[in-house]
Amino acid sequence: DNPLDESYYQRFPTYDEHQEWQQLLQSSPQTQKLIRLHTIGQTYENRSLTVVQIHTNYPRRIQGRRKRKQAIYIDGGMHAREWLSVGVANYILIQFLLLRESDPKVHEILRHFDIFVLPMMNPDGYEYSRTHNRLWRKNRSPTSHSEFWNGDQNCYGVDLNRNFPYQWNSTYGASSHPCSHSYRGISPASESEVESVVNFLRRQRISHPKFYAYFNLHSYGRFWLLPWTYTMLERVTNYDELFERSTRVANEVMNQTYRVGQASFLLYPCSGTSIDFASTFMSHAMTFELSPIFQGLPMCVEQNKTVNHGCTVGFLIGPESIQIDG
Ligand code: ING
Ligand code: ZN
Repeated sequence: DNPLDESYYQRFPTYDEHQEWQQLLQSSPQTQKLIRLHTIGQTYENRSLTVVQIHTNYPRRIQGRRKRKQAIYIDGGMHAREWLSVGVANYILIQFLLLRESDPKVHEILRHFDIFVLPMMNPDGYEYSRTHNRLWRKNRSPTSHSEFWNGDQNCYGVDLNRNFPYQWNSTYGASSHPCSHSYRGISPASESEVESVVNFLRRQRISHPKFYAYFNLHSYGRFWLLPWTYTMLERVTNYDELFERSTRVANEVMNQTYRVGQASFLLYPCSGTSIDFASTFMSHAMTFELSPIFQGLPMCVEQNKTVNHGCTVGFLIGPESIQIDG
């Protein structure tokens, strides 16, 4: 079994199948020396959160001197129903491993960066979306601490992209109501998925003084979203550079299929997001709302309903979705 086979991203696996694939990456002769698995925490329902690190020994030398690598972090599956983002995260990981020697650009990236991928940040929600409610978004922790608790099926879970510990509950777009799809949770990083990612990034920051970039994958849209998300009144200090470089790639490589801009303007302001948190310590944190269209067709029809977040069968990963960094 080759863990780099395209069958591993051309369909949406169960959580268990996904774990088995990651174990295969770790044990198979093709890949075992190239990756490391980090279990960064457990979910409410006790599933593991697994980060795959691409670990190559290509030395980073500048003017003859060996330097420490910088870090890039990529996550998918933060929102339960956005299956496409899980497949695209795995696609990126597999392409890096396949092209590490043959493609000079990929090789160069791996010489400078350690790449960390968490393809499935919300496995409890992902499984719930597969088995109970296709359009579920949050995680699955009970919110019975709340005065609103009534045991209703919707009154479970926290929106992980409203629970990060920077500007949590500071402005708009994050609900205090536990039955809302965008419930922010009882306190910053109250959710173990968020706490695990926050602690992991903080640890990596110590070993990688330069944390270069964070790519946060969602579906669907066709937006390339820059910080800040919590406000329309402030800009990140390097906004002009981010906008200019992102626009260039969107135009030249992605055929203008993605719109680039500050998230709070292009979509809506919302507080407690992961890219706002990441932007407090790195200069290139951004969200991609991946395209629901592949070769002119919607991604998926299920029970006569279009489910553009990604569906169970077919060849869902196409150039429009995957060309996110040129
Ligand atoms: N959209 C994102 C959301 O969390 C977003 C949009 C992402 C806004 C990042 C701000 C920052 O609401 C989806 N589809 O989840
Ligand atoms: Zn999302």
